Amino acid sequence: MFNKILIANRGEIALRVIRTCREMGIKTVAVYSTADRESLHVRFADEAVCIGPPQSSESYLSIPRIMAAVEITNADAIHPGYGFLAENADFAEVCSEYGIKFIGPTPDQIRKMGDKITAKETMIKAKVPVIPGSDGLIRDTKHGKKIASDIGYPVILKATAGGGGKGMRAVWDEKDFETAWNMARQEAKAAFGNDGIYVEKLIEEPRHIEIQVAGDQFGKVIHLSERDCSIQRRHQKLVEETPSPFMTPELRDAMGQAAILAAEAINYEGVGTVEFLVDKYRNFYFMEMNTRIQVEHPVTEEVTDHDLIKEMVKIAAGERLQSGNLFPTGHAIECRINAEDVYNGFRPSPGKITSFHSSKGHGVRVDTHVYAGYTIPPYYDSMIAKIICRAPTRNECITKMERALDEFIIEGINTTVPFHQKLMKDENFRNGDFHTGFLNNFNMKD
Ligand code: MV4
Repeated sequence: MFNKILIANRGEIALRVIRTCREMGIKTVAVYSTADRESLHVRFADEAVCIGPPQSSESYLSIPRIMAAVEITNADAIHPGYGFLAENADFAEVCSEYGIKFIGPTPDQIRKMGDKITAKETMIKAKVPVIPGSDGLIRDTKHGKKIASDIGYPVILKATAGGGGKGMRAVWDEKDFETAWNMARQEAKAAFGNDGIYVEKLIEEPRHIEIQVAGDQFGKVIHLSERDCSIQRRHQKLVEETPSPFMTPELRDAMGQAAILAAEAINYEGVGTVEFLVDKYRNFYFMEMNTRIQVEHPVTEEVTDHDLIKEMVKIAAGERLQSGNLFPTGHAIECRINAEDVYNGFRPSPGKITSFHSSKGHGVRVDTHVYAGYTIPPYYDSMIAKIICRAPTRNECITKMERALDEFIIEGINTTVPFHQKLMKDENFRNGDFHTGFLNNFNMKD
């Protein structure tokens, strides 16, 4: 087992990793920028190394600076958290060159899943359902129209260099194809410097349902059931829950097996997430595979009673997975608390927290790095806390979340708490009747 783990991250996820390392008797090293001198992960770690100025490129994204901190402290493993270098194959490679264990998948596995086309080809070979579409880029209008009519309208044009929802354009009828394709190419050229466009069947009103997986170094892969992440604003997740209100036992088994096939296809090591689009007929299609721990991992931890950070560390240390597939007991919901002004376009609202009272009580978990007197720096993403509630049923979980949100007091900045309070009262949300477009007509003004 490792003697000392350096956490190459900040904020709540750095604290999350430090907590599990302490429980495992592993020493911890925090790295921080000058903007994070007063951040909690610095105080909770056994050692802390300042690696640079506030801008990420000179600190949390700087491989040389992070490796210098490894050398100074003699750490024998690195946990990358999420974001920053968590899915950077070059970083994983540098770690192995230094003889330091990167707590995550191999560089090759990161690369394979990082490239959309390679990932899709890998899934087709593994017989994981993928969205029907062109295998490769559209060559010209005639080629594109042929594919679109084979697939059947409506279709969606996607920029191969795009991602996170950028560079997508729906086409409802053949007469609109040529114009749409030319517009999509121009936009892709302008936005990504690459006008490669491919076409897929448009999945209407899809749900975003992802499956947590874990694979050890001996080829064993398990799934830990799903998370429904359909409540998103501009491709930013705001609420995640498990079980999905749309799930059935048959669908869970089918998606779980598909996710295991996806991980086995690349002999996956570590914890990962296979994302699917699910249509209203409960057909599911591979979207992408994330080779990192995700922000929303706590909802899975709460219903399976498994510490996913501990699993990552044990797998990296060469231990065998002990359990079979894991299924939810009860219900868990996570609300992301961001420093954003939900009455003004969710714009960032950094600044000093003048008072802070965290929700507590039975079935309430709050993962946060902030405290009264802490100043939220403007340099990093706006998430400051996650409220996770767990209860026997979804209705009880929603009621508990409403109580936890009312109890969550934070002053000096604006946050997304009012948004979540309104969402928990929304009839469609309470009925589980939502898909990824739900927030398109949900506004804070009325
Ligand atoms: C789609 C789709 C419908 N049909 N592909 C958005 C970003 C990227 N993850 C893929 N996305 C979508 N791809 C087809 N063929 C709808 C979306 C989509 C979406 C997907 C997941 C979560 C939120 C979303 C919000 C808008 C659109």
